[in-house]
Amino acid sequence: MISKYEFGNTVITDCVVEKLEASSGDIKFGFVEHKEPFCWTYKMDDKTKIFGLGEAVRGMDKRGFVYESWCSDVPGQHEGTKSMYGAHNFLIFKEKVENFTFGIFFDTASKVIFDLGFEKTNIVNVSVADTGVNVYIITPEKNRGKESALVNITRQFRRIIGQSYIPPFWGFGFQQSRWGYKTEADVKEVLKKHIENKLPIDSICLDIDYMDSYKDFSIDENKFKNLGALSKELLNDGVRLIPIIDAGVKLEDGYSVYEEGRENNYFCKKLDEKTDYVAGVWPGRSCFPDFLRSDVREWFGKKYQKLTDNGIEGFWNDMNEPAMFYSDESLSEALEQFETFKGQNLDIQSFFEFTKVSGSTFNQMKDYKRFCNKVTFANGEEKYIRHDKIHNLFGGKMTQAASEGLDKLLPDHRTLLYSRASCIGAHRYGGIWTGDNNARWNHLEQEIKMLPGLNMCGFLYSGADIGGFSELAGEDLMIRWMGFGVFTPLMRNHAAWDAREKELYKFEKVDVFRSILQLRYSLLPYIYSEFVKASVKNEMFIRPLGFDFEEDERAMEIQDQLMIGDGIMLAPVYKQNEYGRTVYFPENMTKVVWKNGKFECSKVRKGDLYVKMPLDSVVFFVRNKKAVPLFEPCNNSSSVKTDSYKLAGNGKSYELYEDDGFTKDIHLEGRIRNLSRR
Ligand code: MIG
Repeated sequence: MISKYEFGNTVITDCVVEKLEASSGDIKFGFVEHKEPFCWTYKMDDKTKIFGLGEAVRGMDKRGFVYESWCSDVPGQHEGTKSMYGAHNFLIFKEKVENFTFGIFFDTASKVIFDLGFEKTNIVNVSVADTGVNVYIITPEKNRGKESALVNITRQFRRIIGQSYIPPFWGFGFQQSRWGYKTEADVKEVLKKHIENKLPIDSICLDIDYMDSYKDFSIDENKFKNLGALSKELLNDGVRLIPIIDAGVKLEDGYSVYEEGRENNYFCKKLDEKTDYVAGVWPGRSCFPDFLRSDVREWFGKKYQKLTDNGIEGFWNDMNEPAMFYSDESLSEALEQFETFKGQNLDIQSFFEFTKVSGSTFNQMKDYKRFCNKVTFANGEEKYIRHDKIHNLFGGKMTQAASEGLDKLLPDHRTLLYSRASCIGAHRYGGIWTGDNNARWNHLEQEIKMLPGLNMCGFLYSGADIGGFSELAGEDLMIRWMGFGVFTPLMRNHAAWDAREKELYKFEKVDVFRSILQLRYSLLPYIYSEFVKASVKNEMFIRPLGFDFEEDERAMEIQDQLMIGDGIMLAPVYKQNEYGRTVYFPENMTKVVWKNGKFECSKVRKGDLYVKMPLDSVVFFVRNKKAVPLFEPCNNSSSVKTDSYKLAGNGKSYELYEDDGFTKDIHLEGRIRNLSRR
């Protein structure tokens, strides 16, 4: 059951697609301390668990920390990071008594602060900074059969926010990326090495270096002489390019995208509502399309044609929090402040003040308060509003612009699209990657714990930069992370320009990486099938154990094992120099050990067991009475052959969803093939 409560005059967020009547009574759980600004409190039990919140650090159980929903550019995020790139305001409070378990969604465009039992162990406090909020309370349905309350609440939530984005089949293949492929030759080299080393691959990402002076929708023809020819050539080997597009448009006379934006008033304005707001990003001084407006989205979306005309069907959207290195204003303020230190004898205090100044222009709240966006309010009014009040919608609206544009440009094809910033609602238009992480073991752990929350919030197509974006990835970390990446819908090896070169063929144990990629391709039809089913049925592709084994208190507490699709349980190794780990089995299962491109199965019993997981193997488990099909490994998604398969697990059969990998007409009926044991 879903109840909706309205507080204040909200900006239309488009997060929820289902029309629901607002209730007039008091909110069902907790109580509203203030209406404007909105503040809700709830008293938890000692045992209450909290799931959700999408892209956020720490555990699958979010209890015990303060999170802030505020799309942020947070390279090297860690346990103390309050805000990530996305703002996803959905939570489930799991109570001992099922009747008290409920989901809650705060539908608002502005910042939200979630104190989830931090100040006081048992008290939850949620406050919304501005613009009003619609609150949805979701309780489990009575007639849901065997479905757990957690799955059921999530399903209802996902129904009202609309179906999750489904990429084309090739988007599930392996992606190789690096901020540092500067020329056509660099890209060809990656492909050549993959072929030479028999390392399967589906796509290569282009980072900002392919552009002319970091200008969106431009191509540096000195470095990429003929992008169309290149993409054609790669496609002969079944490989596709995925270029990046940034949110900021370079301010430069004569650059058509900038000039069109300026002439038509498409850019975000200063508070005078007239002058274009200018801030520094990659290309230097830039303007920002006001993605909250549908006419601007339509204009920007059409621009992708520059790249689709070159045979490109996949994109990543970056810097759309929006990230800003400085604004005209904050830069001149900082420079003025620097002046004041001239000739001074800097003691410790003034030296600290001095060091603060250089960072005082980067992604600053004071800058987000210096410009505005044009929005429509729930009461029909259209007007400019200060950016900080609607900040969390910006990145997601860029994804929408791209998605709607691509839809028109390529009417018969699904395209690949993922973004850095996001809000709920954007999950209908694209996926996300989780931004600039580091080559650290605890960032692998962080991803394991983050993915279930993202799935709850509809972002099924997601994944982290494998091996870490920054810093130096060791071979062992890379192997473990790739082994985990096999099970994430977005599987991409990406790195910063100054990170260790970590293309798989640059390591010593190329054979191990080959075997891991063979597993990915062997499982690709299963991953795709389970993903599409999850999207269509409003389910999660990746779940905490407690969602499947709700009665099992142990399972409910496990935060480093995952359910992947209908049949797989995973217990990844995420610590250095550990070659096995204790795994909790909520039921008897089948253990699958994948090594050298082949697998072996054995039985494991319910309970705790130490399982060996050598570096050269990927180990996963199949649930009791389930079967998971493994196909012949192949080199890319276009050469997957689904006629010969083996089933792992003791289940009798698997129902495989199949389509041509591109169709926009998604339905399960008539597309399920029964794979039985033979
Ligand atoms: O400020 O385009 O998260 O994946 O390689 C860095 C360069 C800008 C941030 C993205 C990262 C990308 C990088 N970008």
